[in-house]
Amino acid sequence: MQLIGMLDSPYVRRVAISLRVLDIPFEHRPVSVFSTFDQFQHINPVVKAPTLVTDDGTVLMDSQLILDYLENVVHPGHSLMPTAAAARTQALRLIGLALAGCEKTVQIVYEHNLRPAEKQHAPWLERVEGQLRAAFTALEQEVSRHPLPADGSLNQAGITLAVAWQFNQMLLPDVLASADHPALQAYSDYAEQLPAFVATPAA
Ligand SMILES: N[C@@H](CCC(=O)N[C@@H](CS)C(=O)NCC(=O)O)C(=O)O
Repeated sequence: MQLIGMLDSPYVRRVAISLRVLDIPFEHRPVSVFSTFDQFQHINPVVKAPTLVTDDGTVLMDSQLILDYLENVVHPGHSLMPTAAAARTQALRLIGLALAGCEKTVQIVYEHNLRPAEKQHAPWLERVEGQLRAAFTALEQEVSRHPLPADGSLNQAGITLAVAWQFNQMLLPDVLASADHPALQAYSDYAEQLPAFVATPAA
């Protein structure tokens, strides 16, 4: 199976790290949705990263759906999600907040990088920045109230929030201060030195 997309995408990176933690062999093809758009289009005409090409040639997209496929079709019985109701609900909340943080970071970056300066719409950017702050503020509160284990283990909530925080800090270092998000920064520092993260560098 092939994972298509650059690791500077948090969505590609969360899937790649999950593949490693689940110990599923895969080929990574770092094709860009921007600099190699045509090449990407040949693989997936929708040009969405991540794309997963399964061993029978089916083209899947969207990180959450790809993770569903990996855990339920490729490797049934192995999941990075908790099964107990309360723990699973909490993991879903953390993942939702982290993915919202990724989406709002991407929207701000696209607005700055893809739209000509004279066409940028300040009220839209303010709205998105407010949503970005809300997502990471809530994530910080959740992680400081219910710390994730930092004992060498990783689950999907931990992978996704660590990837999301690193992505935000890499692309928008001046918007959210790490000093205001100590629990996220501490978990990110922990996760980034684990072998699955080290083997999957964002930059
Ligand atoms: N919800 C999707 C978001 C994926 C996404 O937006 N990926 C970006 C790269 S970070 C992309 O494909 N951008 C190209 C485009 O949307 O045209 C997921 O979880 O995979």
